[in-house]
Amino acid sequence: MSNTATFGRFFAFGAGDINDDGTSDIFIGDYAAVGVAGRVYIYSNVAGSLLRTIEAEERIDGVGLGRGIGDMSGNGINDLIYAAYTFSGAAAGGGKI
Ligand SMILES: [Ca+2]
Repeated sequence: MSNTATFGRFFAFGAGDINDDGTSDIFIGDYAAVGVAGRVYIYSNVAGSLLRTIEAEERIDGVGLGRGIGDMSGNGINDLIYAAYTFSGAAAGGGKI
């Protein structure tokens, strides 16, 4: 688990059923983990166990804003959307999803 002050501060949402056990799981963003790279955590809503982490691509991405969005692609698997709000690949601090 993250020990930064921003773990779940603003970004804790339903993630949809990520592990296909029939219950919705929990999305927690920590936009200042690993310096300010950020990290996303997905926890089981049943066992409380960590199911998955999503790491930033760059060291100042600010990854962590996001949530489950259901099955947007229609393939039977729930999808997530998350942002790197300080990503600067296209424009300084422009962010990306
Ligand atoms: Ca689940």
